[in-house]
Amino acid sequence: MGNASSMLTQYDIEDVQDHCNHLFSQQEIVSLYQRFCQLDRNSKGFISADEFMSVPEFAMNPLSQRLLKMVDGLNFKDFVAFLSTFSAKASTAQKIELIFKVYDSDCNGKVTFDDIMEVLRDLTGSFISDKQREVQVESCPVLLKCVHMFGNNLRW
Ligand SMILES: [Ca+2]
Repeated sequence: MGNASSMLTQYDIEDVQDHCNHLFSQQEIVSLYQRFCQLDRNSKGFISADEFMSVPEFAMNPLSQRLLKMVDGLNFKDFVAFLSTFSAKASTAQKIELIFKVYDSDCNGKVTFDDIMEVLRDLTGSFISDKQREVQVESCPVLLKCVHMFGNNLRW
C-alpha cells in the first residue's frame, strides 16, 4: 500500500476500514486510494504539502495552511482516518476535536483569544483590521464562553 502502481488487497481495505471506524464503505476506500495515488505524484506513500496545494479547492480554502499541518505526510491509512472526520457518520466528538485542532493555532492544547484572532486573520485577510476583529470576538458571547471553557487566557 502506498505505491501508486500497487492495488489495495482485500486485507488492506478491511484494515483501512477498521482504522476509520467503518465510516467509509469498501468502494469509497478504493476510490479514495485512487485519488490518493493521483495526488502522490512521486509514489512516496504520502501526500506532501505541495501536492495538497495542487488541488485548487484546497489551496483556495483560507484555512488550508491549518489543515496542511494536520495532513502533511500522512500515509493513506491515516489520511482516510482524517477524512472520516468530515463524514456525516462521524461522531460529534470527532468533529469537535477536529475543529478544536483547527482553532488551536499554536498547538498548545488550548483555544485562546489569540488563537481565535489568528483564525479570523486567515478568514478575513486584510479586509478588516485587528481592532475590528477584536470587536467581533468580544461581541460574541458564545465564542467568549468557548474560550473560557477551552482556553486558559489571562486576558479576561
Ligand atoms: Ca492555542
